[in-house]
Amino acid sequence: MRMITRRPAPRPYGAALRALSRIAVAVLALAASAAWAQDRTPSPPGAKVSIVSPKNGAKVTSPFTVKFGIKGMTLAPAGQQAENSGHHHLLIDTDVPSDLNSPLPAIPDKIVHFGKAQTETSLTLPPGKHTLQLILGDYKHVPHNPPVVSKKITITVTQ
Ligand SMILES: [Cu+2]
Repeated sequence: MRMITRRPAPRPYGAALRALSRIAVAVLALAASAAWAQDRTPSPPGAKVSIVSPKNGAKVTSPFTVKFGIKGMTLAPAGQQAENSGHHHLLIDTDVPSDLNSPLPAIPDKIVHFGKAQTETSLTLPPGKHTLQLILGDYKHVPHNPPVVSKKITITVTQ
């Protein structure tokens, strides 16, 4: 009598498991990024910040005053968590950072924090064209979700 030997069945699950684990990794990465985004402080609908002065296209001489406007939210110093609040950050000759999930960096003459809830500042810039833009950050300097960003204005410093 002959034993029928069976070849070990190929493991049909191997490939499927590998695919599943790849999917699981992708899902986990997505969940992590979603949780990260949800960590951002929400901004209420209609919240706005604006550069009240100088006006877009203005010619100014240094030093000049930049006045910040805010609507639909309130100002709070950095470190103080309060609903629908934040503090201004002035972007000088630079764009809104692409990474809005991290605290805004402090870069001298580029990204300036107003963590005492200031509503204006005095600027001295070299003669020529410059852009100014405001972005609100929460108590941890992280932009809100959705971000509260002003229009970018261009001014000319004549001297
Ligand atoms: Cu800040």
